[in-house]
Amino acid sequence: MNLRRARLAGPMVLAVGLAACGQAASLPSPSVAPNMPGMNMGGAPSPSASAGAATGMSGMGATGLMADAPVPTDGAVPATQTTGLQPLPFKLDGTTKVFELTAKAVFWKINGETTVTALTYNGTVPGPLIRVTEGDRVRVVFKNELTTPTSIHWHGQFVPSNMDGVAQPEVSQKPVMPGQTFTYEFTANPAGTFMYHSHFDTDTQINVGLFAGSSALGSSSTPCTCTARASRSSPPTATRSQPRPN
Ligand SMILES: [Cu+2]
Repeated sequence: MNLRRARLAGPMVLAVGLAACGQAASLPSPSVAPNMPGMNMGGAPSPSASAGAATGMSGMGATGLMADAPVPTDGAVPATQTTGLQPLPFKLDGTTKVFELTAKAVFWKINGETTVTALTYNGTVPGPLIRVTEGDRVRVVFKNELTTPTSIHWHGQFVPSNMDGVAQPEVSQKPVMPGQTFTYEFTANPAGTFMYHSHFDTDTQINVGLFAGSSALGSSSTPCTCTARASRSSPPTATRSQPRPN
């Protein structure tokens, strides 16, 4: 089973990944369900420690899968938002759309009783939605306020190699270190629905929140099937169902 892909399947799966990191027990003021199925949050060792003891292999759980190390709570602040994937406003620099993203740790509530430490873009899980038009010039000013290195990879976008964010392995850029800012700039291409995510310590950072959505809408030059639909002799069903004037 590809654990990483499974965890990326959707918000519900992400919530499982977040819960499994076992950080709630170390939060300053957590509200933790004491008897959630599959969890032992009553001051027990972290999943990695207990799993290692069970198998005799450091970091390995009974399933044979690697257990994530605890997410550091250093610098984490209470989340000020409750919903991820909200459209991210931008400013214009000429014709370039300029977005700002900051990686930071927050205490994120994943259900009525459980709060975990999440590593986020702009304080939400998932991070904000970046929505542009195919062909737009896009600049993302990215600041790392985590205590660990990170980066952003623009999954599915055809960007120059030095803007592709692959920082581990160090293929296209050096990791963005804590306190550093890195500016990504590229032309949105192709149109479609994509994601962006960390490309440093991905098995941990993506699972605990450093991912979000992006979309590049087809430009006006993109052929559109709606033209053919509009030229039909009979209107679509939805139009026919409208009340007709007498
Ligand atoms: Cu990716």
